[in-house]
Amino acid sequence: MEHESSIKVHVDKYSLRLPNNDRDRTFLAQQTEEHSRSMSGVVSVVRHDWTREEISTIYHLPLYDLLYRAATVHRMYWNPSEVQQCTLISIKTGGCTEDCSYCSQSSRYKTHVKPTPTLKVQQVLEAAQRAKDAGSTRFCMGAAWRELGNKTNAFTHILDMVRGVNEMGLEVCATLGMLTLDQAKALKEAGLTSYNHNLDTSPEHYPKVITTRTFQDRLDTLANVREAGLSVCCGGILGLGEKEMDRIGLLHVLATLPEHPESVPINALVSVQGTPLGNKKKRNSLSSVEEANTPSNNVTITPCGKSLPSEENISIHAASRVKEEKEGVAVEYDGDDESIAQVDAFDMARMIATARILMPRTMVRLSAGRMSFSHAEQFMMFQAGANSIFSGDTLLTTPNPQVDEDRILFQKLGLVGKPAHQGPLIAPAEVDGMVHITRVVHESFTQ
Ligand code: SAM
Ligand code: DTB
Ligand code: SF4
Repeated sequence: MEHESSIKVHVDKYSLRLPNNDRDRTFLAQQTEEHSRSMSGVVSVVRHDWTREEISTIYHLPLYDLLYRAATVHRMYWNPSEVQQCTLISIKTGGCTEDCSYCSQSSRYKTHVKPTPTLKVQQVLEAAQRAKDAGSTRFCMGAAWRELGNKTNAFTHILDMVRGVNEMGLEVCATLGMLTLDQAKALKEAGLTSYNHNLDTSPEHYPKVITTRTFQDRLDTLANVREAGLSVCCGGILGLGEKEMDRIGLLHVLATLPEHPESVPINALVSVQGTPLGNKKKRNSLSSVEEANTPSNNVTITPCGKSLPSEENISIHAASRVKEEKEGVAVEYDGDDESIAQVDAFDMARMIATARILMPRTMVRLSAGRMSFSHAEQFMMFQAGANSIFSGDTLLTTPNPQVDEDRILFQKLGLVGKPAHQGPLIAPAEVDGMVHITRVVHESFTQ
């Protein structure tokens, strides 16, 4: 028989944490028979059977309802003041054979990126130490490869990098393209915490963005990563010309995996000149375009996406918006295929909030694209349930806010860094409202 007793758990605020791996968390939740958590009228259950319709309903809630629900779920599983800082390093840049239409590193496009040889182990370890000194607790190494394949020599060095970074007490993440099961096991053995492999968008939209590999190829690597016992980092990008249903479709795939990814990065496209997506004209955000172009609304929408002189080849869309407003450029949106919808802070907040509600024990990472968002906009994304950012003045090949600017942001918002290897809270108690954990009580207990 299902649940009957509602147990009020009141422990030291934020002291007890679940394991940092979803399989272990689920096991523990089953042992302790946790069924649901509730707080301030919001109930949260870790589920893997979400339907697209349910997800669409959540995604389309009025924004204040969506944010209230997401922020409350966030508080039930995480300390909302903790935001993890992660640092990226590109250990092998450019010259990639794939045709991902957003990527600066594909050899098929002429971009600002110059292919460079793989970094030395020592260079990477020094960068990891600097990242740790600056407050990062996770270090992610990226390589511009379709797959690790038979790059035996490079793999040996990567395993050394993983060992070294792990010894510093940092969480270690890598993103090296497709992996076999044996490669995933070797990375796990060396001390890798997590493997990043993004699905980017819905299965339907995927072939419009990348043709050199399939959505299923991505799922196969994710299965290898999981089987090797690594934690999974998998998310997507907004701004690939997708519709809202594609955003919902991506979340549906993630939230119905047998184990939720422990980490879901939500990126806003960093528009890079020379790439197919970077070359497209930008128009107003998807949601506002859909709204604005209803028959009752006669709205003029401005195109964005020009490169800025100060950023050379990177078009930073918030800045270009300002520039266009100043220049008074305005055209009517005609719904053509030559332009793609700009991502705004509301799109990001909706995506983050929906991910937070669907996958409450997951780290939701506000990832690429922060150069486009003001402090107030990023605050809304933390409210929506994001609990990680990339820290450091470059992502892989594009700019990111300066560390000092993020320090100011953290001070303004009262945020603190999140320690490494800490999972979600077992049972937080709020100052002004406790989390109720409803447990499943078996038939035998009630007789
Ligand atoms: N080559 C590996 C792969 O594709 O899995 C690892 C590196 S790749 C650059 C890592 C991820 O960064 C991609 O999967 C994509 O989601 C994200 N990314 C790449 N370029 C981006 C851009 N211009 N804007 C936003 N996200 C981007
Ligand atoms: C992820 O989802 N975003 C990061 C990380 N995982 C590897 C990469 C963002 C790359 C942004 C474009 C660039 O700097 O080249
Ligand atoms: Fe290559 Fe990864 Fe860029 Fe695609 S996203 S072109 S696989 S580096």
